[in-house]
Amino acid sequence: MIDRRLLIAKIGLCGFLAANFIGFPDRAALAASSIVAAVDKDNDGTLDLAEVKEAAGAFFEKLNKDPDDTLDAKEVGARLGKSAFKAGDPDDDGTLTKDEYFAIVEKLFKAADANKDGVLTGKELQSKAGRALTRLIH
Ligand SMILES: [Ca+2]
Ligand SMILES: [Ca+2]
Ligand SMILES: [Ca+2]
Repeated sequence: MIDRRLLIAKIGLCGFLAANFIGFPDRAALAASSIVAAVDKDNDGTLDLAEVKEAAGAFFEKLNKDPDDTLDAKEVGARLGKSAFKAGDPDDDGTLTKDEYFAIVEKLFKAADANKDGVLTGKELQSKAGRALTRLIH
């Protein structure tokens, strides 16, 4: 008689090994595709600016822990480097309004859109700008 649990464990292990063997997409590719899946509301496999901004807006609210409607450096944390925060804060008041946040997001979106077709693929999200963008939307 076969121990079912053992069998299931074996199948699981085989699947795991096979996945590694076939050479699954690397971590960055997996992370990028999971972000695309989460943000891609119209399910066309790419992210347009409206989708990215919607995700960024929701993420802004999530990061904003206190009752004001801005993000300070503490709330943003490591998601934005010091100089990127400063560059994104043109009125230099030390906080980011949602508009300032959106402006940073839009700039990164454009920088990540390598082929300038107005949408981001999982691959474009893996670029430097793409990775910086994902930190602000997810
Ligand atoms: Ca889409
Ligand atoms: Ca500001
Ligand atoms: Ca593109």
